[in-house]
Amino acid sequence: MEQGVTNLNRFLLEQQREFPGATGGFTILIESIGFASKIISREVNKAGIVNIIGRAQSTNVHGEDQQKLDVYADKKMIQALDHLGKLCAMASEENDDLILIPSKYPKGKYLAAFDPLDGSSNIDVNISIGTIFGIYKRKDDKEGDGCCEDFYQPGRDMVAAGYILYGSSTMMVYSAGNGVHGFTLDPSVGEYILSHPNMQMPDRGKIYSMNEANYNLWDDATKKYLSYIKNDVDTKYTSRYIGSLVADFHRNLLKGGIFIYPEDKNNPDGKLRLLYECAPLAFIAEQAGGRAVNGKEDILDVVPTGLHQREPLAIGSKYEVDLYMKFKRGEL
Ligand code: AHM
Ligand code: MG
Repeated sequence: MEQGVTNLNRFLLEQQREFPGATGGFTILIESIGFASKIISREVNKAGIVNIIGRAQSTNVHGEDQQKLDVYADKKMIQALDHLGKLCAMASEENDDLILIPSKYPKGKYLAAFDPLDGSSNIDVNISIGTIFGIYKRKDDKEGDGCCEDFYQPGRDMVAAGYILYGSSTMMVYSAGNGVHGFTLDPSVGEYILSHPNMQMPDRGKIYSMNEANYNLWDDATKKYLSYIKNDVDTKYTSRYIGSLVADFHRNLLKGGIFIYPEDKNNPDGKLRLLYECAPLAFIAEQAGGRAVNGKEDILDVVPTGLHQREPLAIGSKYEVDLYMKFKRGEL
């Protein structure tokens, strides 16, 4: 290892040493997600030249066509995590039901929720996509298999959350409640290298990210908010919308701004899923000094009642999200 270069493994071990009671269980979970993501990254990079893109013959719980890479990424995440003896259950966007740990493996106290490949409609046009994950700890002292109810805890109680962005480079960004740290994959050695320690989201930004094609379906508060920021003479806002949540969020994390996927007439609960899309990114946002809301309350205070529950999401710099809440509360 070059002097001065910190890889993910070293970073996790150093963090682990700061918690004298830590058993290393959590460290191995994050490392294993990192391992799965390297394999997914390799396949994503090959997607243009290997005949892997295209639709698999299956539909997920939301009635959406699954892309082959979705299925592949889902398998890799499960295979990387199921045998560690650290988890008691998993939940994935690509699986209708709870994923139990095979009986031949020991069970642990943690739960993992993930969207193995988010923004998958972008795969066949060579646009950035991502993996999102949240790690929870079961609330009771029971041993053995976990159940759906174990996941029904507020995001604020999450142990760790993060994402991997398959972009012009592959990056892993995670937080275990001790700041947000970003690692860039060095493909020449296959290692995640600490490139963005202690990431902070600017308090205010100039970017708004919304699918404006849905404008006519939004409520008045959201329409008024958009009109307000467009007419802000002090801040010249600019619009950026990739349609890939991880990529839109990551850009706003670095540059500041807001991403909103609100509820609308066709989707009264919004589009994005609470457990493995909204909550993990909300955890990262808050850890980086930003904020995430559903228009009524902070995302991290929402207690899920279903594995695949949808939630409206406004996430980003504190100033922009606070302002959006003022419109949603009818104060502006
Ligand atoms: P997916 O999980 O099926 O990939 O959908 C989630 C994606 C997000 O990445 C993105 O923010 C959103 O859907 C875009 O939706 P829309 O195309 O309606 O703007
Ligand atoms: Mg998704």
